[in-house]
Amino acid sequence: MGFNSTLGSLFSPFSSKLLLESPVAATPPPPLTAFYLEMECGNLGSAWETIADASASAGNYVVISAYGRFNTAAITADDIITLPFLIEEGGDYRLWGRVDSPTQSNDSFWVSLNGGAWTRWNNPNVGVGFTWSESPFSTFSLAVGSHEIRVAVREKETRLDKLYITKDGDTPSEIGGAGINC
Ligand SMILES: [Ca+2]
Ligand SMILES: [Ca+2]
Repeated sequence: MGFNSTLGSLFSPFSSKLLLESPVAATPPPPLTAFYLEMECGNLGSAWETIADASASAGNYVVISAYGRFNTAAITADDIITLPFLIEEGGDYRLWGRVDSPTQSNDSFWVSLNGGAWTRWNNPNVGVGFTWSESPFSTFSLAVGSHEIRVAVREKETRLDKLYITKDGDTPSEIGGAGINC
């Protein structure tokens, strides 16, 4: 093996390919710190209906069409939507919901974080279609790993489209991005 064969291997197509691709593969994606969850892609209790609607994110919202859950003692497994999610970067998060409340008699639901107490969530925007409303939890701490939000209806015909979980301090608007749970 002499000078010519060594030169040949340095400039072969195989060597050039390795040199170009190696640095690119070394950069990991940044951790996800803000994301959407579609309500209709959660684990729906049997009382919930999924309704197709062009004004809803991913084309669907969920709703319960009967009263009966005004207090937390009345909530059954059939009334609960479970939404599991992963946190990649720990810190202080906020939770928003995209909700359509036709009247003040159809503007509330229950929410629970990681098995905590059921907390009433009133949507302040009534009769205007789907709008964003912040959860009653305000800011809360989440560690890296698995978490779970549960939602239950309180007043019938309160239409739930999606959730937004963020540590970026931003306020969601319009229809928002696609849910990562579908
Ligand atoms: Ca109400
Ligand atoms: Ca939706």
